[in-house]
Amino acid sequence: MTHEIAVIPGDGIGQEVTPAAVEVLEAIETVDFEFTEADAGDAVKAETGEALPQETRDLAADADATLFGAAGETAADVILPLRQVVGSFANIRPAVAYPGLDALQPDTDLVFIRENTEGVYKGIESEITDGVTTCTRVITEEASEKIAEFGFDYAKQNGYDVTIAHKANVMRTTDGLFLDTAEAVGQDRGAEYDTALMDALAMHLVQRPEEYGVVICPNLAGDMLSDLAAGIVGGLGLLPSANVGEENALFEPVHGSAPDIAGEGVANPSAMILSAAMMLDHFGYDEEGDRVRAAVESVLESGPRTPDLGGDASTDAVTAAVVDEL
Ligand code: GGG
Repeated sequence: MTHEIAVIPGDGIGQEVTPAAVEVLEAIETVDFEFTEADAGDAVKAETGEALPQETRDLAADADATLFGAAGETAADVILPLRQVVGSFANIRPAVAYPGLDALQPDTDLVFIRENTEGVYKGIESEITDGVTTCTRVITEEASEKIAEFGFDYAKQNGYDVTIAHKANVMRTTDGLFLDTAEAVGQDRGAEYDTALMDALAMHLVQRPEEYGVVICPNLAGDMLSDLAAGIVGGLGLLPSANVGEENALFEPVHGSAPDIAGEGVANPSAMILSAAMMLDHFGYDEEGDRVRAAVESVLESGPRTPDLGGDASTDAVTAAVVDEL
Protein backbone atom coordinates (compact mmCIF):
# COMPACT_ATOMS: atom_id res chain seq x y z
CA MET A 1 0.00 0.00 0.00
CA THR A 2 1.29 3.47 -0.90
CA HIS A 3 0.68 6.33 1.56
CA GLU A 4 0.23 9.73 -0.07
CA ILE A 5 2.07 12.33 1.99
CA ALA A 6 1.74 16.11 1.60
CA VAL A 7 5.10 17.75 2.31
CA ILE A 8 4.94 21.42 3.32
CA PRO A 9 8.39 22.69 4.37
CA GLY A 10 7.12 26.22 5.16
CA ASP A 11 9.61 28.88 6.27
CA GLY A 12 13.20 29.18 7.46
CA ILE A 13 14.73 25.94 8.71
CA GLY A 14 11.55 24.11 7.69
CA GLN A 15 13.14 24.15 4.21
CA GLU A 16 16.18 22.31 5.62
CA VAL A 17 14.75 19.81 8.10
CA THR A 18 11.72 18.65 6.07
CA PRO A 19 13.84 17.10 3.26
CA ALA A 20 15.83 15.35 6.02
CA ALA A 21 12.68 13.60 7.28
CA VAL A 22 11.70 12.63 3.73
CA GLU A 23 15.21 11.19 3.16
CA VAL A 24 14.89 9.06 6.31
CA LEU A 25 11.40 7.84 5.36
CA GLU A 26 12.65 6.96 1.86
CA ALA A 27 15.36 4.81 3.48
CA ILE A 28 12.73 2.54 5.06
CA GLU A 29 12.27 -0.19 2.50
CA THR A 30 9.27 -1.85 4.16
CA VAL A 31 6.94 1.17 3.77
CA ASP A 32 5.89 2.83 0.55
CA PHE A 33 5.31 6.59 0.52
CA GLU A 34 4.55 9.00 -2.29
CA PHE A 35 5.57 12.56 -1.40
CA THR A 36 4.05 15.68 -2.98
CA GLU A 37 5.45 19.07 -1.98
CA ALA A 38 3.52 22.33 -1.63
CA ASP A 39 4.23 25.89 -0.50
CA ALA A 40 3.04 27.81 2.53
CA GLY A 41 4.34 30.61 4.72
CA ASP A 42 6.02 34.01 4.65
CA ALA A 43 7.83 33.54 1.34
CA VAL A 44 4.75 32.44 -0.62
CA LYS A 45 2.75 35.27 0.98
CA ALA A 46 5.36 37.81 -0.16
CA GLU A 47 5.12 36.37 -3.68
CA THR A 48 1.38 35.78 -4.04
CA GLY A 49 -0.31 37.66 -1.18
CA GLU A 50 -1.54 34.36 0.30
CA ALA A 51 0.28 32.43 3.06
CA LEU A 52 -1.71 29.22 2.54
CA PRO A 53 -2.64 28.74 -1.12
CA GLN A 54 -5.79 26.75 -1.89
CA GLU A 55 -3.77 24.02 -3.67
CA THR A 56 -1.75 23.49 -0.47
CA ARG A 57 -4.95 23.19 1.60
CA ASP A 58 -6.39 20.74 -0.94
CA LEU A 59 -3.21 18.67 -0.96
CA ALA A 60 -3.22 18.37 2.86
CA ALA A 61 -6.96 17.58 2.90
CA ASP A 62 -6.63 14.82 0.30
CA ALA A 63 -3.35 13.29 1.53
CA ASP A 64 -3.16 10.37 3.97
CA ALA A 65 -1.01 12.60 6.20
CA THR A 66 1.07 15.79 6.08
CA LEU A 67 4.64 16.54 7.05
CA PHE A 68 4.97 20.23 7.93
CA GLY A 69 8.25 22.03 8.60
CA ALA A 70 7.94 25.44 10.22
CA ALA A 71 5.86 28.59 10.23
CA GLY A 72 7.31 32.07 10.60
CA GLU A 73 5.48 35.40 10.87
CA THR A 74 2.44 33.91 9.12
CA ALA A 75 2.01 31.07 11.68
CA ALA A 76 -1.59 32.08 12.41
CA ASP A 77 -2.42 31.95 8.68
CA VAL A 78 -0.61 28.68 8.04
CA ILE A 79 -0.33 26.15 10.82
CA LEU A 80 -3.63 26.91 12.59
CA PRO A 81 -5.71 26.52 9.37
CA LEU A 82 -3.67 23.45 8.36
CA ARG A 83 -4.57 21.79 11.67
CA GLN A 84 -8.23 22.53 10.83
CA VAL A 85 -7.81 21.16 7.30
CA VAL A 86 -6.69 17.80 8.73
CA GLY A 87 -9.39 17.95 11.44
CA SER A 88 -6.86 17.79 14.26
CA PHE A 89 -8.19 18.12 17.80
CA ALA A 90 -5.11 16.87 19.69
CA ASN A 91 -1.47 17.89 19.52
CA ILE A 92 0.83 15.24 21.02
CA ARG A 93 4.21 16.69 22.08
CA PRO A 94 6.66 14.27 23.74
CA ALA A 95 9.65 15.78 25.58
CA VAL A 96 12.27 13.13 26.34
CA ALA A 97 15.82 13.48 27.68
CA TYR A 98 18.07 11.35 25.45
CA PRO A 99 21.12 9.49 26.79
CA GLY A 100 24.43 11.22 26.23
CA LEU A 101 23.01 14.71 25.86
CA ASP A 102 23.66 17.42 28.40
CA ALA A 103 20.03 17.79 29.52
CA LEU A 104 19.23 20.06 32.47
CA GLN A 105 16.93 17.29 33.70
CA PRO A 106 18.09 13.84 32.45
CA ASP A 107 15.07 11.98 33.91
CA THR A 108 12.48 13.80 31.80
CA ASP A 109 9.86 11.72 29.99
CA LEU A 110 6.82 13.93 29.43
CA VAL A 111 4.02 14.00 26.87
CA PHE A 112 1.95 17.15 26.47
CA ILE A 113 -1.54 16.46 25.15
CA ARG A 114 -2.52 19.88 23.92
CA GLU A 115 -6.07 20.88 22.97
CA ASN A 116 -5.68 21.94 19.34
CA THR A 117 -8.82 23.80 18.25
CA GLU A 118 -9.71 26.59 20.65
CA GLY A 119 -8.56 28.72 23.61
CA VAL A 120 -6.91 32.00 22.61
CA TYR A 121 -5.64 30.30 19.42
CA LYS A 122 -9.19 30.54 18.09
CA GLY A 123 -7.87 33.88 16.81
CA ILE A 124 -10.78 36.08 17.88
CA GLU A 125 -8.94 39.37 18.42
CA SER A 126 -9.96 42.95 17.88
CA GLU A 127 -8.87 46.51 18.43
CA ILE A 128 -11.92 48.03 20.06
CA THR A 129 -10.49 51.52 20.09
CA ASP A 130 -7.08 53.10 19.61
CA GLY A 131 -4.72 51.49 22.14
CA VAL A 132 -7.29 48.97 23.45
CA THR A 133 -7.32 45.39 22.13
CA THR A 134 -9.18 42.23 23.13
CA CYS A 135 -8.83 38.49 22.61
CA THR A 136 -11.74 36.12 23.17
CA ARG A 137 -10.79 32.80 24.78
CA VAL A 138 -13.09 30.00 23.69
CA ILE A 139 -13.33 26.86 25.86
CA THR A 140 -16.12 24.38 25.16
CA GLU A 141 -17.24 21.31 27.04
CA GLU A 142 -17.13 19.30 23.80
CA ALA A 143 -13.49 20.08 22.97
CA SER A 144 -12.38 19.77 26.62
CA GLU A 145 -14.02 16.35 26.89
CA LYS A 146 -12.47 15.20 23.62
CA ILE A 147 -8.92 16.20 24.59
CA ALA A 148 -9.32 14.73 28.09
CA GLU A 149 -10.58 11.41 26.69
CA PHE A 150 -7.68 11.35 24.26
CA GLY A 151 -5.18 12.22 27.02
CA PHE A 152 -6.46 9.60 29.47
CA ASP A 153 -6.47 6.95 26.72
CA TYR A 154 -2.93 7.88 25.63
CA ALA A 155 -1.69 7.75 29.24
CA LYS A 156 -3.26 4.32 29.82
CA GLN A 157 -1.90 2.87 26.57
CA ASN A 158 1.60 4.18 27.20
CA GLY A 159 1.84 3.78 30.98
CA TYR A 160 1.97 7.42 32.09
CA ASP A 161 0.45 9.29 35.07
CA VAL A 162 -1.95 12.12 34.17
CA THR A 163 -1.84 15.77 35.22
CA ILE A 164 -4.54 18.22 34.11
CA ALA A 165 -3.02 21.71 33.69
CA HIS A 166 -5.30 24.73 34.17
CA LYS A 167 -5.58 28.22 35.61
CA ALA A 168 -9.11 27.92 36.95
CA ASN A 169 -8.41 30.12 39.98
CA VAL A 170 -8.17 33.13 37.63
CA MET A 171 -9.94 32.12 34.41
CA ARG A 172 -12.80 30.72 36.48
CA THR A 173 -15.33 30.31 33.71
CA THR A 174 -13.16 29.07 30.84
CA ASP A 175 -10.55 27.01 32.66
CA GLY A 176 -13.20 26.16 35.27
CA LEU A 177 -15.07 24.37 32.48
CA PHE A 178 -11.87 22.79 31.12
CA LEU A 179 -10.89 21.49 34.56
CA ASP A 180 -14.37 20.25 35.57
CA THR A 181 -14.81 18.50 32.23
CA ALA A 182 -11.38 16.85 32.24
CA GLU A 183 -11.80 15.75 35.87
CA ALA A 184 -15.20 14.23 35.05
CA VAL A 185 -13.57 12.19 32.26
CA GLY A 186 -10.94 10.90 34.68
CA GLN A 187 -13.54 10.08 37.34
CA ASP A 188 -15.83 8.31 34.85
CA ARG A 189 -12.93 6.03 33.99
CA GLY A 190 -11.91 5.50 37.58
CA ALA A 191 -8.49 6.80 36.56
CA GLU A 192 -5.94 8.34 38.88
CA TYR A 193 -4.90 11.88 38.02
CA ASP A 194 -3.56 15.13 39.46
CA THR A 195 -4.51 18.68 38.68
CA ALA A 196 -1.99 21.55 38.62
CA LEU A 197 -2.13 25.30 38.24
CA MET A 198 -0.17 25.85 35.05
CA ASP A 199 2.09 28.60 36.45
CA ALA A 200 3.20 26.47 39.41
CA LEU A 201 3.43 23.48 37.06
CA ALA A 202 5.92 25.41 34.90
CA MET A 203 8.23 25.70 37.92
CA HIS A 204 7.74 22.09 39.03
CA LEU A 205 8.45 20.79 35.52
CA VAL A 206 11.82 22.54 35.64
CA GLN A 207 12.62 21.33 39.18
CA ARG A 208 11.29 17.76 39.16
CA PRO A 209 9.93 16.66 35.75
CA GLU A 210 10.31 12.99 36.71
CA GLU A 211 7.13 13.36 38.82
CA TYR A 212 5.02 14.00 35.70
CA GLY A 213 3.98 11.99 32.64
CA VAL A 214 1.07 13.00 30.43
CA VAL A 215 0.04 16.64 30.87
CA ILE A 216 -3.40 17.46 29.44
CA CYS A 217 -3.53 21.18 28.67
CA PRO A 218 -5.52 23.94 27.04
CA ASN A 219 -4.10 25.17 23.73
CA LEU A 220 -1.76 28.07 24.65
CA ALA A 221 -0.58 26.35 27.85
CA GLY A 222 0.39 23.27 25.81
CA ASP A 223 2.34 25.41 23.35
CA MET A 224 4.25 27.17 26.14
CA LEU A 225 4.82 24.27 28.54
CA SER A 226 6.19 22.07 25.77
CA ASP A 227 8.75 24.75 24.82
CA LEU A 228 9.68 24.95 28.50
CA ALA A 229 10.17 21.19 28.51
CA ALA A 230 12.36 21.52 25.40
CA GLY A 231 14.61 23.73 27.52
CA ILE A 232 15.15 21.03 30.14
CA VAL A 233 15.92 18.22 27.67
CA GLY A 234 18.38 20.07 25.44
CA GLY A 235 16.48 22.41 23.17
CA LEU A 236 13.75 22.79 20.61
CA GLY A 237 15.67 20.76 18.05
CA LEU A 238 14.60 17.62 19.93
CA LEU A 239 10.80 17.87 20.24
CA PRO A 240 8.52 16.26 17.63
CA SER A 241 4.76 16.50 17.46
CA ALA A 242 1.68 14.90 15.96
CA ASN A 243 -1.52 16.81 15.20
CA VAL A 244 -4.10 14.06 15.30
CA GLY A 245 -7.64 14.06 13.89
CA GLU A 246 -10.28 11.39 13.42
CA GLU A 247 -9.20 10.55 9.87
CA ASN A 248 -6.15 12.61 9.04
CA ALA A 249 -3.04 13.93 10.78
CA LEU A 250 -0.16 16.37 10.43
CA PHE A 251 3.34 15.87 11.81
CA GLU A 252 5.67 18.77 12.59
CA PRO A 253 8.56 19.65 14.89
CA VAL A 254 7.64 21.81 17.88
CA HIS A 255 10.21 24.42 16.78
CA GLY A 256 9.44 27.29 14.44
CA SER A 257 11.35 28.73 11.49
CA ALA A 258 14.48 29.83 13.49
CA PRO A 259 15.33 32.80 11.23
CA ASP A 260 18.62 33.30 13.14
CA ILE A 261 20.12 30.11 11.64
CA ALA A 262 17.94 29.60 8.55
CA GLY A 263 19.92 29.07 5.35
CA GLU A 264 23.12 28.04 7.16
CA GLY A 265 22.48 24.29 6.81
CA VAL A 266 23.06 23.65 10.52
CA ALA A 267 19.50 23.17 11.84
CA ASN A 268 19.03 20.07 14.00
CA PRO A 269 16.83 17.67 11.95
CA SER A 270 16.07 15.41 14.97
CA ALA A 271 12.68 16.96 15.85
CA MET A 272 11.49 16.68 12.25
CA ILE A 273 12.79 13.11 11.85
CA LEU A 274 11.17 12.12 15.18
CA SER A 275 7.92 13.66 13.87
CA ALA A 276 8.23 11.37 10.86
CA ALA A 277 8.63 8.46 13.32
CA MET A 278 5.33 9.52 14.91
CA MET A 279 3.81 9.39 11.42
CA LEU A 280 5.06 5.81 11.04
CA ASP A 281 3.36 4.95 14.39
CA HIS A 282 0.18 6.64 13.16
CA PHE A 283 0.05 4.33 10.13
CA GLY A 284 0.66 1.31 12.36
CA TYR A 285 4.34 0.82 11.45
CA ASP A 286 5.39 0.61 15.09
CA GLU A 287 8.56 -1.37 14.38
CA GLU A 288 9.70 1.11 11.74
CA GLY A 289 8.85 4.04 14.05
CA ASP A 290 10.96 2.44 16.79
CA ARG A 291 13.82 1.89 14.33
CA VAL A 292 13.83 5.57 13.38
CA ARG A 293 13.74 6.65 17.04
CA ALA A 294 16.58 4.25 17.86
CA ALA A 295 18.65 5.61 14.95
CA VAL A 296 18.09 9.22 16.06
CA GLU A 297 18.91 8.31 19.69
CA SER A 298 22.11 6.61 18.63
CA VAL A 299 23.24 9.61 16.57
CA LEU A 300 22.30 12.01 19.38
CA GLU A 301 24.41 9.94 21.76
CA SER A 302 27.51 9.42 19.67
CA GLY A 303 27.31 12.21 17.10
CA PRO A 304 27.60 13.89 14.72
CA ARG A 305 25.73 16.76 16.41
CA THR A 306 24.53 20.12 15.16
CA PRO A 307 25.70 23.36 16.89
CA ASP A 308 22.57 23.65 19.12
CA LEU A 309 23.84 20.47 20.85
CA GLY A 310 27.44 21.63 21.04
CA GLY A 311 28.65 20.02 17.79
CA ASP A 312 29.67 21.46 14.44
CA ALA A 313 27.91 19.08 12.05
CA SER A 314 25.52 20.13 9.30
CA THR A 315 21.88 19.11 8.93
CA ASP A 316 22.91 16.90 6.01
CA ALA A 317 25.66 15.15 8.00
CA VAL A 318 23.29 14.33 10.88
CA THR A 319 20.64 13.10 8.44
CA ALA A 320 23.19 10.89 6.65
CA ALA A 321 24.27 9.44 10.01
CA VAL A 322 20.64 8.62 10.91
CA VAL A 323 20.16 6.93 7.51
CA ASP A 324 23.41 4.95 8.07
CA GLU A 325 22.14 3.81 11.48
CA LEU A 326 18.88 2.64 9.90
N1 GGG B 1 6.59 23.56 13.38
C1 GGG B 1 6.02 24.34 14.37
C2 GGG B 1 5.94 25.79 14.04
O1 GGG B 1 6.07 26.20 12.92
N2 GGG B 1 5.76 26.58 15.08
C3 GGG B 1 5.55 27.99 14.97
C4 GGG B 1 4.43 28.46 15.80
O2 GGG B 1 4.34 29.63 16.10
N3 GGG B 1 3.53 27.57 16.18
C5 GGG B 1 2.39 27.85 16.95
C6 GGG B 1 1.70 26.58 17.36
O3 GGG B 1 2.32 25.51 17.37
O4 GGG B 1 0.52 26.63 17.69
